[in-house]
Amino acid sequence: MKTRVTELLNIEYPIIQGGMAWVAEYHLAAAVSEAGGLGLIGAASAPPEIVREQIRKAKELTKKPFGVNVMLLNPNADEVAKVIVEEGIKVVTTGAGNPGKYMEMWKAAGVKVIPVVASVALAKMMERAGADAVIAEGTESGGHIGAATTMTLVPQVVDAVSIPVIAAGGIGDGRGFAAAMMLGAEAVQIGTRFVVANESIVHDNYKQKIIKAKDIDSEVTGLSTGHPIRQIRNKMTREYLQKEKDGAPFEELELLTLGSLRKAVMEGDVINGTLMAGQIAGLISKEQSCKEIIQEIMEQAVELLQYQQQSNG
Ligand code: TUI
Repeated sequence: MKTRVTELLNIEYPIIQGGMAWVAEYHLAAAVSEAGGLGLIGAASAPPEIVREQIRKAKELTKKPFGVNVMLLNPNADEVAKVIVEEGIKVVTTGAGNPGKYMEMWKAAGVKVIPVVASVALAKMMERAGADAVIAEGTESGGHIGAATTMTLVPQVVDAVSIPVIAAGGIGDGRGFAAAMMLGAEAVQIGTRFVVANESIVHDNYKQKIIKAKDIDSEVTGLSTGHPIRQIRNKMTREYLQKEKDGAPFEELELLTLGSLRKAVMEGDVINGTLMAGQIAGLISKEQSCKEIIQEIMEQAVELLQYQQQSNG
């Protein structure tokens, strides 16, 4: 399937992997790229030298293109932005902020820049600043989220910009992919389904929580602090939400989540850890390789999109 995004990124299928903190390390990124999508290393809060090492390790596993996601709340973001250029990375996605100040440096180095946006206003600003595409990410997503749903955000961003739009949030199979295309997207970004991939290093306890999750098992913490995070409900979210309701100070809430994503991903602490996942977790029922995931999504999507074309005569 060819779209402006597959052309821009030189990839076989219009599927890009979410730049998930702790989860999107080099094994997963290389596996998604090898399977014909665009893999990403999530720099999250990592120090720049770790990001450099991750990039080098991914290059040993794949010759296909892969990118890096820069989380803009990272205090090391300036250094990470430079490492990307030094290591010859050709695609960057950004999250949780406005990447405007890095745009000139990246563009000069021939890096394709694809910011994640949660509003039409930021999408337009990013197009003016020289972005090559935008990812319109709905509130169904896991992790740090905006307020608009994928269903409402994607077509409004598509109408507002001329650059290609990648849909994200709530997409986990070929039906979600096809629906995103109907909204005018030219690729999708998938996170939660890749968390349970064979090649994902996420602890099995965390994977099982996603596999067992039902439709309404996610919770949004941090609405009161301005950093809303979608994650699977557990003891930690219950405590956090109670503290938020009681008006606990910011520092006390921060303390509750300090290192909690690492605890979930690396140690499998599903009681006190942060189990970031999107609302589509309820649809995800098994662990598969990245190749199987991408093949299955594409086969289902192509069939649906062909049916739609036929019935349109
Ligand atoms: O960035 C994400 N998802 C993430 S980042 C993350 S790590 C983290 N951990 C603790 C606290 C905060 C982050 C986990 N998940 N998705 C992309 C995304 N970006 N979603 C929403 C946005 C966004 C929201 C507002 C982007 C820009 C924005 O406004 C920026 C501005 O300055 O106008």
